[in-house]
Amino acid sequence: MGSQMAETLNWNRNTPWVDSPFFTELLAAAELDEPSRALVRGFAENGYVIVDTGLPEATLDAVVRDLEGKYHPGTAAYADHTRIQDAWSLSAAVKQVATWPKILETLSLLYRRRPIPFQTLNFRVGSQQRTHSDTIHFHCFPARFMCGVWLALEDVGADNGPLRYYPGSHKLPIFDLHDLGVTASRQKGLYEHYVEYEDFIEALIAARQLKPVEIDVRRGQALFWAANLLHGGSPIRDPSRTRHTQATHYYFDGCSYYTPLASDLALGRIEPRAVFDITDGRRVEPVYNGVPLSRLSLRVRSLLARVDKLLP
Ligand SMILES: O=C(O)CCC(=O)C(=O)O
Ligand SMILES: [Fe+2]
Repeated sequence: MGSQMAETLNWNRNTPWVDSPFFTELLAAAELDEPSRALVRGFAENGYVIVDTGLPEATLDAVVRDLEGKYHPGTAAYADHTRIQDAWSLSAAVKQVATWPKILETLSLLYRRRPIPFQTLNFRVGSQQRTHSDTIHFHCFPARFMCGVWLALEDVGADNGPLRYYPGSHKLPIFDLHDLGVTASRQKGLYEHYVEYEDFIEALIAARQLKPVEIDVRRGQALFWAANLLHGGSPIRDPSRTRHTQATHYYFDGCSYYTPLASDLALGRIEPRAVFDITDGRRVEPVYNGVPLSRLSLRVRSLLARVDKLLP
């Protein structure tokens, strides 16, 4: 590799390579077999890929069985009659899906950093959730190092409320509440202005004439979607159908993590997110440009103490 190319690889280290303006050069320089190259290129262009996970039938069945009768408030961090958040703490099978090697390897290929599964959402039926980008819910510095993986535990198609997504929409700017003139950190609760965000996204889709795709996936397949890809849950056409699926969200190593619905970046009001790695249950140390934030803040504190001593 020429030194020019080596520099190019270095310049943009704080953008996932799939989102980098140097992506063409980076891909040309990468040593990958043809299927991996095609996968990465597809993800960069469309913001999603569908992958056969090879998860055993027994695991897929165990997820559904373990969570039977648990779709009601009180069973986990959050649960209602359609979804359970963080069921990985209740079910070894849910955790096995979140930490499945084929999924982790694919994420490492797409992001070139170690993936950290940090949240699971299990669905019994279609969510019918309005369209959004997950960057409004959880994001990080550097930006875009987050990825959703949506696994079909049964076949999902037009009838049972499939996931709907907008190919290429990950290339749009990342929008947060400040873009709508809302001061996030002054909200009464995270969701006070959320409907305005949803209306905004709907208007954006109409104005840009973005065309949705409804996911049609077989049991055992997973959709990987980029942090900023617009997506939501389609209407359930056949109310008698279940839609057993698991969405796992991943952060990556070497980042710091925050909650955009509670943050105003320009005011320095950043609501940090405590991230726990589902793999080992350990708290992930936030990092800024390679330096653990705990050490950085210590250094800043000692610097301020020195400055203080100089003041009259
Ligand atoms: O499964 C769905 O219908 C929506 C899931 C979703 O938006 C998410 O997991 O981020
Ligand atoms: Fe989402």
